[in-house]
Amino acid sequence: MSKPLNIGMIGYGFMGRAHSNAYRQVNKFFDLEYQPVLKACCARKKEKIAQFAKNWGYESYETDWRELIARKDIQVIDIGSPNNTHKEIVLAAAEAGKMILCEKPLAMNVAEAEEMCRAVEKAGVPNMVWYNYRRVPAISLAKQIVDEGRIGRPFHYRATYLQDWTIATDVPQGGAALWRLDVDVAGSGVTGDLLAHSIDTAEWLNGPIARVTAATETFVKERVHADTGKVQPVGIDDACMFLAVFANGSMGTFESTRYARGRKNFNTFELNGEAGSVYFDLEDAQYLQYFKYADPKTNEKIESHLTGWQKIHVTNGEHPYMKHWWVPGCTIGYEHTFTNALADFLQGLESGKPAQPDFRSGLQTQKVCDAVLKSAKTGGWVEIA
Ligand code: SOE
Repeated sequence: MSKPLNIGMIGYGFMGRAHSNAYRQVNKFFDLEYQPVLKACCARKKEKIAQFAKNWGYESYETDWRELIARKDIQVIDIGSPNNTHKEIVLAAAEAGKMILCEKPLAMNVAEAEEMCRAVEKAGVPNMVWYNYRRVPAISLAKQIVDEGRIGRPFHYRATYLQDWTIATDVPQGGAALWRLDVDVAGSGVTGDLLAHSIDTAEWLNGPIARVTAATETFVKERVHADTGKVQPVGIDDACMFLAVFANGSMGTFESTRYARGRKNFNTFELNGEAGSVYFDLEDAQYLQYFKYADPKTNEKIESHLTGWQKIHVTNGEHPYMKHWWVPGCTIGYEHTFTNALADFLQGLESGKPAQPDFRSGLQTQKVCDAVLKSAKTGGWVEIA
């Protein structure tokens, strides 16, 4: 039985496009009760949003998100607008009883994220944060390998998230494309934008982070602001490195920057345990590397001359999500991670077992981000509640 689910999409940028594509694709590849309907999209600029609506096939558009939320024919509010808009929209949407999907990071800081969590939980509305990388099949396979006990006792977690698009000093801050450089809109720099992904993945795979100590740097101290045309101080962190201790006793290192010349979206992690290791690199996203030292069930060791890293091409029907796509050997890409995430959300509605990461999980990531920024400012270790 098909159940239409009317979507109200806020924002028409990178994420507005990624989410809209997922709504259009999901029922073509996944057998689901719920069928998203592109009811309305919303942004302040009328010409832009009208064009976006036409391009993606939205039935209508609004230029004020409050109007969108007030509409009786909208069931889901999807927030793809900049970070400083998330809280207000979530509070209003929860009050109106809408389901809410929100781009990452959930909020500007922990205080906001806590308020947002309380609002959705009080209203009892389904919610999810779009941490899409969990739905890269190779990353989901890493999770499966960990859950199957194949890593054994974990010792080390090592994450990097490197880009290079803000090195030029004449890149302005602020405005439609570059709000990620404006601290008043983004909340932070690479910590909230990139490390939030790494933290979400790390905690998913290796459990909660207990404490951190961090250092940040802002290499370009002033930039022209796109809104004012004036040179203004830069308030974001251009680079951030932190050490972590996980609740399970393992140690972590995290590094992120937008100044790693040549690195475009270099999102990697490695987890080393007593029985095995996994390694992933988003720039080689079809593969998960796995080192098997011992069999988790029998504890039998692999004969030493046969040990070595396996590079698993994650495209078989048995691999996470892949049976919904093509035949073995045929790969999927970045946009499919959003479709996979949406399928999980819709399946969660069907089964009553909410998809993760929900807002509470997004709050946990926010707590680590805030602790990292606090440590970078004050020095020393910061405990995460
Ligand atoms: C930043 O450049 C960015 O677009 C992030 O905002 C996304 O979350 C990340 O997935 C790709 O890089």
